[in-house]
Amino acid sequence: MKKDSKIVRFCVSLPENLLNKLDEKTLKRGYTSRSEFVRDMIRELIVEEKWEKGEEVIGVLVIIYDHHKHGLTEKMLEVQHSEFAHILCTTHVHLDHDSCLETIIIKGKPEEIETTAIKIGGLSGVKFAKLVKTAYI
Ligand code: NI
Repeated sequence: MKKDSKIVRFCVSLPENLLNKLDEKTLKRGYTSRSEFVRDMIRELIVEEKWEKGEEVIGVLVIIYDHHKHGLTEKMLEVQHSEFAHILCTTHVHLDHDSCLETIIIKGKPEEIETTAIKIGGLSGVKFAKLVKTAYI
């Protein structure tokens, strides 16, 4: 939300059972108010729409891979250098003797980010890969 956006109140009509569901979800997800929960749901829809429309977005790829797999690190770096999506940052954690966890933050068009994620996730030795989709909102 931009700093200069003023808060506007509006009235919403809902069937009672739907309002009960809203309150349940609001509590369950740790929100202190319905308003904050509804604001976040709208932001989530905006992010989804940006991905669908092909606008510039951000993806966070989480991977876990076999540290001992020969040549895997080189292949992962090759993908990151050769794709059109822009790699903003990577974080590496040595999970245990055999496994490494990395987060790769990627900026670009949805298709470019997904291609990069698929290429990395599909490499032999990558045991887990999940792309979290987000965007500027
Ligand atoms: Ni490591």
